[in-house]
Amino acid sequence: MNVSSSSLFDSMGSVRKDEFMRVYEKIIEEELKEIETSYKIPSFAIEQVKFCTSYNVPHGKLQRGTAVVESYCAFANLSIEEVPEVDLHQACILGWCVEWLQAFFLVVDDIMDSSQTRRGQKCYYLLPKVGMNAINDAMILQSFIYRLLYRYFRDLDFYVKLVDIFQQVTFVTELGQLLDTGSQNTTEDSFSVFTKENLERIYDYKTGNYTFYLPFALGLILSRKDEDDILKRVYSLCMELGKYFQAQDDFLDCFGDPEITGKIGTDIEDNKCSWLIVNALSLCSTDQIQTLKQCYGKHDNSCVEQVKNIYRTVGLVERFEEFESKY
Ligand code: GPP
Ligand code: MG
Ligand code: MG
Ligand code: MG
Repeated sequence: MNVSSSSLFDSMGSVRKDEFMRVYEKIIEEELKEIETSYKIPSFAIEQVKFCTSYNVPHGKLQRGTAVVESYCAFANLSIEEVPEVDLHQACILGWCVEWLQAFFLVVDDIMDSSQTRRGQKCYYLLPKVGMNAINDAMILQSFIYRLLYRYFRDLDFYVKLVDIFQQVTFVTELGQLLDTGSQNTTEDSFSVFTKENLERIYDYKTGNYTFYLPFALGLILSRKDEDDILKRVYSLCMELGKYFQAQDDFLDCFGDPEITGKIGTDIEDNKCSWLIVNALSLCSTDQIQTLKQCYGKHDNSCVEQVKNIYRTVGLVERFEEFESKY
């Protein structure tokens, strides 16, 4: 497939979403054909794979996927016109592998967080025809990553590096998810885990690695600039970006407009170690902390409202704005 730099990038050097989508359409068409010819499965199964993919993979901001292409061009130190088409195509495919990873995580995350909506539509597991089949479908989404890497990169010298980084980043994110859900079972002293140190570790593991480090590391591998010291420097910058990004996600979970974020927040009900609860604890009076302990982690609208009221009263919105502008 031809991916020309003149059509892939806009005048600001950002990847055009519609052109990036064209690569997706091609990948999925070829992949479904391949599955159909290699495995003797009935048509409903192919339809399910197709539906699961189209429901979960392409509807996001595509920020992680397009970051692979943009970072590859930046690291290769080539002007957009100089980038060979074949490399651009490879960068787009790796970008889509990151989007597939994200789709896999989100399907599972929404089950674990008991979420209702994602990207402005019903969470996948809540569709009547899906239910808990979402678990197997999520695993199929994950398998796509390695099928695509094999199909497009197996003969290249950096193939093992690609497989390795996807596996490593997946594992770290799973550890992050484990830490994130660790506070979910409300206990007497679950507030003791709501510390800045725990929060930042969760952010590094569950967000910074796959959201920032993975796309940039892929850009480095593809441009053959992936020396250890460079990867290390990129890693620490990416953890900073991750902290900013996830703090914003936590803030929007409570104060964002679902019409814009495309999802209804669940962090208070889920007893999450979030930016808001950690910062609230340093601002609240003993009485307010007592109320938070009674209300946080409850699936009860009036409890959720009481938590939000305390957040507003102690000036958390302003504190977040200050944090955001400083960062
Ligand atoms: C986002 O946390 C974290 C992930 C999507 C990683 C999930 C990892 C797994 C191994 C399943 P979040 O729950 O705050 O995201 P959102 O607010 O989008 O639901
Ligand atoms: Mg979630
Ligand atoms: Mg979650
Ligand atoms: Mg969130």
